[in-house]
Amino acid sequence: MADQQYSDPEVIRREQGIDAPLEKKSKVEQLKLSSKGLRGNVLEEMLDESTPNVSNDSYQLMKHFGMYQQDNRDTRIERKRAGLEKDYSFMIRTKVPGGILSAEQYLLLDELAENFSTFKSIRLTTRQTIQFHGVGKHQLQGFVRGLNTRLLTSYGACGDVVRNTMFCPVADIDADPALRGREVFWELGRQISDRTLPRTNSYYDIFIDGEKDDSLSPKFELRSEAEDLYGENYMPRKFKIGITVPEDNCIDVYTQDLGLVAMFDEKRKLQGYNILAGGGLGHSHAKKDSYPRVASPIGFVGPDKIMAAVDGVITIQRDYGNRLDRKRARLKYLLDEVGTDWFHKELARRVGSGIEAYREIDPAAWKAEDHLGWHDQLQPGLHYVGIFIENGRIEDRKGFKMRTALRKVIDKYRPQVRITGQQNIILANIPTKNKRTINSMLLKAGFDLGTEDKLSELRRWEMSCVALPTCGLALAEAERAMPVLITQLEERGFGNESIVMRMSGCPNSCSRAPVAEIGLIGRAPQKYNIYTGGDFEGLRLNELFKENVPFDDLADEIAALFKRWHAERNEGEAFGDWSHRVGVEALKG
Ligand code: SRM
Ligand code: SF4
Repeated sequence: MADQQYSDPEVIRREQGIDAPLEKKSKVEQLKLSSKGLRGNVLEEMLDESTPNVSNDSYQLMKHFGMYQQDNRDTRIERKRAGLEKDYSFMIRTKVPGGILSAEQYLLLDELAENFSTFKSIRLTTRQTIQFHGVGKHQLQGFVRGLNTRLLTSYGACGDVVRNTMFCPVADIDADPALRGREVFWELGRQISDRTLPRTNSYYDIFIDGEKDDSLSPKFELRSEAEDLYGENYMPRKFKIGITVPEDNCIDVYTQDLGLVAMFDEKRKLQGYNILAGGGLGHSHAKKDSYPRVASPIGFVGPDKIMAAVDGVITIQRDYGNRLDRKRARLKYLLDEVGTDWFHKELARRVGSGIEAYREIDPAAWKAEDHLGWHDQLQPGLHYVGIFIENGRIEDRKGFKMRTALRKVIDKYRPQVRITGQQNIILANIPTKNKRTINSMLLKAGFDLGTEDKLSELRRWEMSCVALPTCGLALAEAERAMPVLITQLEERGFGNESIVMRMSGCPNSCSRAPVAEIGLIGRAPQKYNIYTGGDFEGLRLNELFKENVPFDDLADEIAALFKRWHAERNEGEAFGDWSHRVGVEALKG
């Protein structure tokens, strides 16, 4: 936690922040500075046909273009034994603010999955974006050119910049009167996303004009190369922003580096935004000075100052965030070093005309929705439908051709497409006359809308990260293991429990497991830590209950907890609240 040596923010800036001597800064910091606007040798290495991969330096830079170099971990050992090099490929992540896509954009992504991804899958992510796995180095330009034809981009989806901005995917269309006013998220989310896109044209130079083929000119407006927001160092680390209302925290606002909670009066007129800062979930099992953290209340600003406040929080982290040690470079660590009082004052100074005190929110006001099933839209005669996609993987499987079925519906009826923060998909703007046919097409194909008895509550609220075989950091399975665990718990009779249960293949916690009622985090192949005591709405961190539990024992361990909860809970007490009240020490007994 707070390190006395660095409790003076100016000392932080000088000794571990942006003013630290270059030679002390981390390798990635030095690389960004010398990269000429993130260019480095990326183009040369990408066009080099003699290798399927790029150097580590180019890989670090390419993250800013939404690309990760990976290898198929299922074949790694076998290939090593056979004297073969790793089976390299790239993961590409698109940036989709609020997860909102047109039908045409979705159809293009489907086509790209077919033509460029060896997995032939579309992977919806926990931050409302889409990933593609198994794209060859030589295919990257073609992929980006494809994206560009429909005004889609992977630029800034990863790297030391502001990542995809999250907000409720139905904010502007949901008819619920209790949630009116959220339409403003659409505009604010887009403004933030646009403001925080890197300015260097390297992405376009490398991936669109790189081969000197001018037939496809960039559709995005080229801008000045000057990084007016980030500076030439960019951010010390990834930075995440989410916007929500207490009545529907479907984006886990407390886990964001910067969380904005829109506050309305009784007539649903926007008053302004509560500002939360310093959320972040990644940690390491071995490093005790790393930890997950929920965001702290900082202050409140009116709608006229919100962009100044967003800039303010980003630039505080830009100027003071740790540039020496990337493992300590997230805003959460800075906030614990400088304290919230200093942060509030510094933000007020940057906003110019000050900021108000944080407006308390009744804890009982918080709710979280998954938006599955059919809903009426604000716009008369239109409806949206939320479709369950287990762990976000859209692919054709034996007996369930889900990618094909979804493509057919979208191609025929051209609904808008929206991705939720729980890795599900929504089809929107469906006129009443098409509702029944689309419903039966989806059900016939095998989809769960949460409206029939097929989808269990336990499965509905689960979430898992990608993990194996593509994630280079995975310590254990997640996406491929969680469905099996859910089935085991359903077989033990617990399918009807509405419990948020999330699995991550390592403590980086990409499924936001540390704020789940039950978090399962990979320790080693087939071994998991079990965490309990988070809440359904994602406001509280869970705590370590048991370490190194073999996968085969997870269902029994969790079933035993469920049985005890049934016997001991107060009326209506949710699993997370019960396990939090009892505490992990008593649960172990
Ligand atoms: Fe994540 C790294 C997948 C959301 C914390 N994350 C990775 C990488 C890129 C692995 C790597 O660095 O080599 C994973 C790629 C796996 C693959 O094969 O596709 C990966 N993260 C994901 C996704 C796809 C999980 C999913 O199943 O949906 C999510 C993509 C989000 C997006 O569309 O932008 C994803 N990652 C998250 C979240 C949740 C969130 O942001 O809401 C977190 C926790 C919140 C946070 O940031 O603290 C998260 N990912 C991390 C971390 C730890 C960062 C840290 O500073 O603590 C890493 C490792 C790193 O950055 O060094 C990481
Ligand atoms: Fe990979 Fe770990 Fe993130 Fe899962 S939590 S996708 S294993 S980095």
